[in-house]
Amino acid sequence: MYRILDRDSVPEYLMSLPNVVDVLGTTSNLVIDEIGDGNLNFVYRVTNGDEPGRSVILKQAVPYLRLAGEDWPLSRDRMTFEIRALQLYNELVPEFVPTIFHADEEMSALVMQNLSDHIILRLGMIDGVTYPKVATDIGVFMAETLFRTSAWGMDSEDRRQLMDRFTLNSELCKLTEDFIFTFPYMTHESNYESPETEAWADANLRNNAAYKLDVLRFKDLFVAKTDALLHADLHSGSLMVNQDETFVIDMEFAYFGPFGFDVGKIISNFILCCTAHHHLPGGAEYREWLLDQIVVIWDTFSARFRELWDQQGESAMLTAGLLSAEEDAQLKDAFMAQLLQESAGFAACSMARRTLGIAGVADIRDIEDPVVRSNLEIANLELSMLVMANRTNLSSIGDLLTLVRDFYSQRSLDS
Ligand code: ADP
Ligand code: SR1
Ligand code: MG
Repeated sequence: MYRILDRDSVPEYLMSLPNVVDVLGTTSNLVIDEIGDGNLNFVYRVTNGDEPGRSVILKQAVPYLRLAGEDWPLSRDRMTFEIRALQLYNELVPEFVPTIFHADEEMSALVMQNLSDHIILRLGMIDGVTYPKVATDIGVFMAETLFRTSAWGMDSEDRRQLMDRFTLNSELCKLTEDFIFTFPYMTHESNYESPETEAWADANLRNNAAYKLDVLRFKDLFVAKTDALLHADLHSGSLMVNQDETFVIDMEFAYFGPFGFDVGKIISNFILCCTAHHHLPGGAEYREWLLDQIVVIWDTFSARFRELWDQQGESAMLTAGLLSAEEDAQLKDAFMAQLLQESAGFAACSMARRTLGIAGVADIRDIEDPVVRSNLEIANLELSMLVMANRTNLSSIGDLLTLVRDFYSQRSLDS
């Protein structure tokens, strides 16, 4: 039966799970640290005090939104979808996700590998650390998971059965519909309170009909397009990294949606961090590293996606003998070009929501000086509008980077 775990009840719960005991050992000396810094759930690191090399992570969903508190109910079903997605990712890309030791839908709990040698990418990037493999790893992760759950990479019936396992992640989809595609673009009580940024947004963004209609187009894609199983919350806080490895965590938003949502979200997080490093100490050199990673992410993603496509036999979408080699190449070129533009549009939405909405990013929100912070927030809103307005002119990732670089060079942001 479900009960909310706390530091006192975690030991008994974990010691009742044979697979977890195999990892932790049998001990009455468990050290329990609540390390959750996310918006939704509780996360404990549990270590055998006698053998500190033995540890696990326990994540539990509670029936409310942690960010807002108990007054904001949210069903625990999200953990079921996180478990399902992590199980699937362990089949598709085991090198990029934590190993599962125990998955408990009734307790809405997951016990998994402790990534003790890794840190959250967002925190590393705020500190100006470079990670040589992260961009290629992200590109490969997205290509493998997106292609191999798409109609290009799966048989029709198998895919519909897989879709069925994620269709009802409706509450978290609704959170995204509200907090990424709706509330930031209007006056709403949930929005972040930053008077200067709000005033700028009211005067320039919330009365820009073309921009708001574009955002609505992307909301429509999010709601209606079912390209593949998405992670659906793929930002730099959902990646744990070190110099050699990249792990993807926190897939509770997983659902079948448009490819470009995952791609655009992660791209936007590198841009947001780049804006922040006009104030943070990384300077021009680190900003260049961040922008270069966007190119590597896209190039790796698109190359691997096409490679998987080239190697794919029959699938829901592919039938031998239907297309000539030339038609096949034309289809793939047009498809990738469209996907780039779609990713740019989703990146634009993500930049605005992280600036105006309830769930900001520490890169900017943790800047103490309100004048500096607001200046950077407004820059991110300008970038969001610029990228959105120009997305259909982008024919390469280089075009997107030129847009962003030109913006930074014309706008004096250093402080
Ligand atoms: P939420 O769903 O509430 O956003 P997350 O899954 O993002 O929670 O986890 C919150 C934090 O817990 C992460 O930012 C990270 O610091 C830590 N964490 C989560 N999973 C692991 C793991 N497998 N190994 C180590 N730390 C983890
Ligand atoms: C209330 S929305 C909370 C946000 O946190 C998660 O990380 C998702 O990005 C979600 O939109
Ligand atoms: Mg989460």
